[in-house]
Amino acid sequence: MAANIASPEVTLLLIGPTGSGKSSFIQKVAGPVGRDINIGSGPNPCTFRCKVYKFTYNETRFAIIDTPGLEDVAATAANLKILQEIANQLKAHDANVTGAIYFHRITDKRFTGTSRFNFDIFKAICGEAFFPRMVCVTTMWNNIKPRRMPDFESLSKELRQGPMDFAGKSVKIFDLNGSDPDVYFEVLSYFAQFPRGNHRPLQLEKEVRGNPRLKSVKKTMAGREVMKNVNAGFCVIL
Ligand SMILES: Nc1nc2c(ncn2[C@@H]2O[C@H](COP(=O)(O)OP(=O)(O)OP(=O)(O)O)[C@@H](O)[C@H]2O)c(=O)[nH]1
Ligand SMILES: [Mg+2]
Repeated sequence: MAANIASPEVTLLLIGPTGSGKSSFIQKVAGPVGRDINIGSGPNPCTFRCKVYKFTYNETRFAIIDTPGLEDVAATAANLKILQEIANQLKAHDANVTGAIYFHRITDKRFTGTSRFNFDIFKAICGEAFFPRMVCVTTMWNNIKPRRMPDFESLSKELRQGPMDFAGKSVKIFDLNGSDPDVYFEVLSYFAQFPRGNHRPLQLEKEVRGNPRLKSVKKTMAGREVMKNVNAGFCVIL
C-alpha cells in the first residue's frame, strides 16, 4: 500500500482559510517551480484544486501540497468539497505526509469564529497522534505598522499560551514576515529533521487509505468536524 513506501522526500500539507497565505508560502520557498503559482488578489478564494510542488532545499527534497482555502462555518457544502479534494490528493500521493502546517493571518486578531472552526478541522485532519508534526504559521506581519507591533507581539504570545493547542499541548508556531524570507526557510529546516517514511500517518490519510470503499469524507473525523454545526441544527447544507 502507498502508505508504507519509505520516501526520503519531506511531504508537507498546507491547510488554512482562504487568503491566509498558503500559496504565497510555496511561491517564497519553492524557487522556479513555484513561480507560476496562483496568488489571490482580493477576498475571493484563489486555489481550487490541490497541487503538489516538488523542489530541493539544502539537499532535502520537498513535496508541498497546496490546498484550497477553508471557508467559514456556514459553508458546509464548500468545506466538504475541499476536504474531499484533500482526501483524494492524499490517496493519490505516493508517500506519507511528513508534517502539516496551519496558516493564520495575525491581522485577524481574534482566534475565534472561522479561525477556531478552521483550526478544529486542521486538528481533525491531523489527529492527536500526529501532534509533534503539526505547525502553525502566522502571516501578514509586514502589514503591521511599527507603532502597532507591540500589540501584535502580545497577540502572538497569547496564541502560544492557549488557543493553538491540541489536548493541552501548544502547537509549534512560526511568525512569518513577508519581508524576511529566512523564517520561511526555518519552517522547511524544522521539518527536514523529522524521520520520513514509515512514521504514523495523518488521521485523514489513515482513514482514506485504510478504507478504500469510503465514499464520502463526511464519515472521517474532519468531515464530522465540518458537519458538527449541521448536526446540531445551527446551519443547513445549501
Ligand atoms: N502583506 C502580506 N501579504 C501576504 C502575505 N501572505 C500572503 N499575502 C497576500 O495575501 C493574499 C492571499 O495570498 P494567497 O497566498 O493566495 O492565499 P491562500 O491561502 O493561498 O488563498 P486561497 O488559495 O484562496 O486559499 C495575496 O494577495 C498575497 O500576496 C504576507 O505574509 N504578508
Ligand atoms: Mg492558494
